[in-house]
Amino acid sequence: MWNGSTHFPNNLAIYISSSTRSFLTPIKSSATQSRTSTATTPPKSGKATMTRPHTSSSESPLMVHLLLCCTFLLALAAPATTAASVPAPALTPAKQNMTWDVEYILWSPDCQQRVMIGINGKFPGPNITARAGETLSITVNNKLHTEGLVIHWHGMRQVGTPWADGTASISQCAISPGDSFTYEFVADKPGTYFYHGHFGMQRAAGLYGWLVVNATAEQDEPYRRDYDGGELRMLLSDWYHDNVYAQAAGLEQKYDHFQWVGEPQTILINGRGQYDCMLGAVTRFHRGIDRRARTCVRGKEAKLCGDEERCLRRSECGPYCPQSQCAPVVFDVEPGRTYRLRIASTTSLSALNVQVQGHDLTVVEADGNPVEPFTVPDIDIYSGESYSVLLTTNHTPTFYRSGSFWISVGVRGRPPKTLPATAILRYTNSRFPWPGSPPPATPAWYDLQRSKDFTHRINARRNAAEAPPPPRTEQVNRTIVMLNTQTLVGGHMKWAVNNVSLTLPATPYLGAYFYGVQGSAFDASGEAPNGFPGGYDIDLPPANNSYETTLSDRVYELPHGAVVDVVLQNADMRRDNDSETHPWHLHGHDFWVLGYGEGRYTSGRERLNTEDPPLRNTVVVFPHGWTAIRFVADNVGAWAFHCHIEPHLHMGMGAVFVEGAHKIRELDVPREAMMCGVIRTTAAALTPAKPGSSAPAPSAHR
Ligand SMILES: [Cu+2]
Repeated sequence: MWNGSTHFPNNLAIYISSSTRSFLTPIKSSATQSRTSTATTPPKSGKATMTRPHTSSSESPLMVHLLLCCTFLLALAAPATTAASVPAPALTPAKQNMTWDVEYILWSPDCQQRVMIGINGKFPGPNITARAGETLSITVNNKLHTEGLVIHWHGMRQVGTPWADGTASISQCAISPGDSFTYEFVADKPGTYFYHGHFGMQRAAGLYGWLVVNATAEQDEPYRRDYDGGELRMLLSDWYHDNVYAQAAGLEQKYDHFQWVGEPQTILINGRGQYDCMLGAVTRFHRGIDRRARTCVRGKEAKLCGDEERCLRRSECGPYCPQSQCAPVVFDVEPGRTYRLRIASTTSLSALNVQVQGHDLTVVEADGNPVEPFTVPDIDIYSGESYSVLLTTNHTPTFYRSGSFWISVGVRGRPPKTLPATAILRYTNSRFPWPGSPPPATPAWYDLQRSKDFTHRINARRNAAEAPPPPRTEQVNRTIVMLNTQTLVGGHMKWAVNNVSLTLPATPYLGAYFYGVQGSAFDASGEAPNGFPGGYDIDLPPANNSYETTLSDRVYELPHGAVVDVVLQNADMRRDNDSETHPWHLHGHDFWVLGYGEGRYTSGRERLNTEDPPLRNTVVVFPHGWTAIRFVADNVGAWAFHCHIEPHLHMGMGAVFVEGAHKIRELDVPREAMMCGVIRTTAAALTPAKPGSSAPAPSAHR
């Protein structure tokens, strides 16, 4: 096991053959942005471009030497791609129209071909870059022939458009195979966001992509003048070789046959990784060649790797061959500048740590909200979170220092069975295209205190207009305490909140309220539990607490405008003396993070930060601890609040808030979004609940 030392032990690194090293001209893949709006300015740097490598596979020392020299010269000669600069502000808010075909694709994100869910034939999905205030209109054609589909716009608050939130069974019906649906909503505030599937486990199948919202000239993010180099983007994810249907089936079996998804095979950066291979090994070119390399290499001729099991499919091109889908990500940067690095995580399971060799990171944004800047050697990021960090390119390449640096992304909080992912930060005056030393080791996975210390440092940016203080504690209308447990229900392994595991109904909650059919759509006979029994011992597994866990689709109903506190209370899992970190994400809102604590939360006794709590849309609850948040229920609709770990949500770790229930009838809910469940079966008899209207669907959604 890796002990957290500064270098990876050799047994973790898979060496790459000498012929691979002849392909070392890196792929330029910096800061990819695409813009479809005609009213906005395109970034200076376009999409990923690929440099065609040498195709020789000679392994003689002389040839290797010559090729390395060639690579070096090529790298010097090649015009390096500067990171995309921040585009000039647009004069007027615009509307972007996009049409997406969502379909199965064969893809090799980590040099191993699998079926993925792609958009317009590619993985990850298209980059969306919007201007704050701009309307996004995205027509999604479901070309998955055998399953429904929705897409959630993570971090968009969807004020007035709750049906565009993209949560199956909550905000809409899944789009049927062959059908289309148009999401139309306002990109309401600047920040770093992304989108992803929110039905079944489709996110883990690769259905995700960037959604970045730039500030208008009037808004001007408070850290805008702190960087002059432009913008870099790292969308982080984890990837499993088992498909999501196998994963879901394993989770749904009765306990005797229950199969946990396990650790991912590969961490991906911008959709690219290298299974069972750590790129850092290639940098040790003064130490000779290891011919046991197992990484797929393709040159002029198809060349099988040492392990015959691999590289049998045409598309499984290795990380260095032309057109490779698993080529390492390279960020080209100019020396002496400060860049804004946007980082977001859409992992299925993994908590991650990001560090850039030799460079500190100054955190300025979290989930689209400005935070008081602080500087750290590395950052933790949980699924559902996003950050902007500032990075200054302050090294001078020397004979010994190449001017190329590793970016390491490693797993936190779980024993590391997945190799860290690597990308390269390359200065334009770099002497070598590859870093001259191995990648930095990310912190020890079990160092929980380090993770807490990082998380506790995040506070709202002082005196920023975008960081309003929370309502006062005296204004709180309701406090909900949510006990997080893992237990068996009817022989099935489930996660539960207050001893209730969430099951989703066939009829979307939003449609049920809109058409006034709550009673037949879900269990509307009462609310989900507001807390858990006082006698529940959070230090013991559920089995040692005599409280039964049940399945339920009940919701929390919050009056419009209510100030709500939620305390997430972690506890022992099914296994005694074990508890996990869960990142909880709230739809339709940002919330203030009032504080974190150890053990059991005691109302009125805990110290909460109401001075400068950060606004976020995702927050972690640490093992055996609690996290308190506050939000104002001023967004009419039905909103999911759930653990962002995909298999945990699948096992019931979530809740639903219905806000301003009686006002839902006043919304223009598109009819086709709700034609499933009891609404479809009784559609002929249903009239829209909106007074005086018989056609609730606005023309934009037809
Ligand atoms: Cu979880």
